Formats: sequence, structure tokens, C-alpha cells
Amino acid sequence: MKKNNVRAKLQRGEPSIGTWLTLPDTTSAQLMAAVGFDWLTVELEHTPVTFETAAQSFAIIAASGVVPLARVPWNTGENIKRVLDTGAYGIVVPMVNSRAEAEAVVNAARYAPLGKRSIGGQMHAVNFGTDPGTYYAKANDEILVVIMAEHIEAIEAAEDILSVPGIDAVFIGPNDLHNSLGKAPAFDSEHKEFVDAVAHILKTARKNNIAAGIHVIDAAAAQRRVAEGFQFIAVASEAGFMLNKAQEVARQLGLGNKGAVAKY
Ligand code: 3PY
Ligand code: MG
Repeated sequence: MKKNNVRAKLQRGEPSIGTWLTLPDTTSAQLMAAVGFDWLTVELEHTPVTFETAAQSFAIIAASGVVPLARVPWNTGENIKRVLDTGAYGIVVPMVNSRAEAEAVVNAARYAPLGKRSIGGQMHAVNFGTDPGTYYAKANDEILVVIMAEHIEAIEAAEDILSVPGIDAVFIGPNDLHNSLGKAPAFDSEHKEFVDAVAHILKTARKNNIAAGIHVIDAAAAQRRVAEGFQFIAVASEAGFMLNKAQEVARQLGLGNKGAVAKY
């Protein structure tokens, strides 16, 4: 069975950098898989991406030797089961704000005895280059489980949440976190509450021996976060990269700015 190189890197204490795929399109997954990122997260939370398109993207990404991950639409057993059973190597789960919610993630993502994941499906084994029996026996060692800290409740309950066994990483959603602090959504800021919250998650993750991650807007921010000790870094998204470059060109040609922008 293939190894999940991203989980292995994080366990070795190394950084692992990827981006988000927000377009409901397998061609962009194929093209982005050739760029060089360690992993690509198919984004089902805020996009029109369906489970069917996501499954096709997981297959294309895995065949390219890149790790396919999925951000599920919400923290439910059904969402987690369907992306893992159709071949994602890991999940990113939004808005995990309590220990009970973190335990629900682990129950859905890990087979017994660690959790209660249901047995079934074919695509998971195919994407890992193995047979279902081997997959069931080894999936708990390969599936990457990432929970999101993106609300003040998650910051306040960080110790309770991040000590749940079976979690590999905590990923900060800076936009939602700013929003929950009563600030305008942003990838970064100098607001003391935000800076303190980010530092608290990093410290608590380290204490609990899991990787910390955060979504950033560009390469410079990724390097800064890696220097601080963050490991699981998402840089923008394929739509963000495309629109930022297109806007730059339109501006240089004096074509005006219609204001279209995709942050992630
Ligand atoms: C946020 O910034 O809220 C996110 O969910 C980033 O992925
Ligand atoms: Mg969010």
C-alpha cells in the first residue's frame, strides 16, 4: 500500500505545503498536480464541487504522485466517510469547536479500535494501490486527520480539543477566526486577539505532539509561518492564483479592475 508522504513529513516535524482546489473541474486538478505542491485539498465546503467531481480529482491527484485531501462541507460522519471511501488520503474538517466535535471527527475517520469508521467502498484501495483488505488493515496509519481551529470557541477549548487521540494536525482558518473575533475577514493581521489566538494554537499543538497549520495568501507568508513552526501550510487556491495573475495583467494593460477576487 502506498504511503501518505504528507502524514509522514508532518510526523517527522517537517513542513508540508499545498493549496486548495475550489473549481469543480478535474482538468484544473490534473494541471495543479503537475506544479509541485505536496498535497492538494479539494474544497467542498464553500464551492459547487460535488462528491463525484471530488472523487475523480482524488484519483487524478493520487495518480500524479501528489497527496489528495478533501475539506468536507461540514463535520458530519457522512461527509467524512464519503470522501475517504472515494479515495482521499485525508480530511480537513471545518469549525471543530469542542472536544466532542473532535471525537466525532476521529470516530468517522478512523477504523476500530481507534474509531467507528464504516467498512465499504473501492476507490480508497485503488488510490492507495492496494486491495480493500490491506487498506482496512492499514488506513489508520495513512489517513491524515486535520481539524480546523477557526472560531474563538476552538481557541478557548484548544487543550481539550487537541488532546483527542487520532488527530494529526490542527489548521487555522484565519478568515473565520477574524470573523468570530468581530474583525473583518483576513488571512493575517496585527489584531492582538488574532495574534494571540494563533500563538496559542501553535503552542497547544506542540504540547500535544500534533502539527499546526494555517492558510496563507502567498509564498512569503508561507515562509514566515514555517519559520514560526507551522508545518501544514495551504497557500491560497488555484482560483486565487489564476485571478490574481489575471488581475495583474489587466491592470498592467490599463483594462481597469472589476474587483473580482478569489482569496481561497
Ligand atoms: C478560513 O480562513 O476561514 C478558512 O477556512 C481557510 O481555509
Ligand atoms: Mg473557514
